[in-house]
Amino acid sequence: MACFVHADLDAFYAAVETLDHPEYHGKPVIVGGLPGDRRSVVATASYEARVFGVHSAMPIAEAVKRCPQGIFLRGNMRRYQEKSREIMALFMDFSPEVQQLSIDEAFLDISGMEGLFGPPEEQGRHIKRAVREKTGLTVSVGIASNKYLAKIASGISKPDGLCIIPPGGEAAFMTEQPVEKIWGAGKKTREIFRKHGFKTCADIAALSPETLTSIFGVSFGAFLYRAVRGEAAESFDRERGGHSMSAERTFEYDLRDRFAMESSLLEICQTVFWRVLRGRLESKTISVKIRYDDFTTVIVRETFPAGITALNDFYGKTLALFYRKYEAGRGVRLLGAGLLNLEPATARQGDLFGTQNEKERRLEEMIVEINRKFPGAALRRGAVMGEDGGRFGVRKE
Ligand code: DCP
Ligand code: MG
Repeated sequence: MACFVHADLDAFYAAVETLDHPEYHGKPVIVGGLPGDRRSVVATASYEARVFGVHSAMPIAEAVKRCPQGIFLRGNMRRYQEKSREIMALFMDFSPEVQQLSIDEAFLDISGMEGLFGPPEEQGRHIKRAVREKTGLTVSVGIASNKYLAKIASGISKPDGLCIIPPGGEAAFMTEQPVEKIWGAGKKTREIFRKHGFKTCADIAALSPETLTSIFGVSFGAFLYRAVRGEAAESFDRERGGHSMSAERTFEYDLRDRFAMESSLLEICQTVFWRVLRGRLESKTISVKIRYDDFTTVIVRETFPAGITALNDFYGKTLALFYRKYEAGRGVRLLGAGLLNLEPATARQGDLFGTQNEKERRLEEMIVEINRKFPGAALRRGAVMGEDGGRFGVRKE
């Protein structure tokens, strides 16, 4: 019988800060920036701060308004990464297969481990105790017969939660959840839920596959069909926060040079775009992330009227978004870019309507296809940085 644990640390960055500064205990701790950091956003807030309505991704200025007495911190990624490594190493004591999802969460495959560690509930308690005793932090644990449901379960009774879904109880558990619990449904999808008056997963489970497809499209409709029944649906949503693909790079030295930043963004865009092409997907929304040398992080995103169907277009828009936010002269520690709200790619139009972007997209599809068939070919599009902000040529490396 398959059995998966999803473990997610509670208010991770804030919890590490409280561990290192016991005087913060029981206080509203907000990590992401200091009051007055105009462009910073909240990375996370302690549960004490969440009571005031402070949450991740909220501008720091708004957090100051809601919780003026909060302890505001810029954060220390090195320290969080150190704790993250400790935690992941600990997880490996409980499962031969640990899949890290983000800095503070992982799936542990515990199928067939009952003989070693006892029934799932006992294993969950073991994991929670070990994390508390060895790292001083609390973790919420969800256990279910598939990863998707285990992920939902870990969020049910946060903080310090433990939620086990017995085999056979998947659909009963999931259908009583509000639609907000569907992992992989972003802002836009929630808007559609609201429009149709779908409040619980049961409301969606009542729809036929045809109705789901007509409302949400083939791919997302099929995903929802499984998700609301508590069936394995994670393959749809490999990335954090919805149906998106992104990549980021942390640099050994803080970047200050324009060219270095632009080349890095190009490389990131290529990585993301080829994954999107391979998945036959398409998006209108770009997100760009900049983390400065003091760990403050800004994220900028924009939705464009038309789908981004060419790497050149993706890169050009990413650069423009980057320069809109980048504060010249500051050292950059990390850069990231992504395409959000991915949808299945629309059918290609014929040459009659073949715009430059369409041609480029076909060329890129060809490159992806060649690379798939001949992994050694390592065909890449090279950047020719020019006055127009970077055009592309194809080069073989
Ligand atoms: N994080 C971030 N920006 C976000 C979301 C999260 O920088 N928009 C960082 C800070 C978090 C860490 O990632 O501490 C883990 O993210 P989680 O979503 O697991 O959030 P928390 O662990 O903080 O809270 P909880 O899991 O208890 O909801
Ligand atoms: Mg967490």
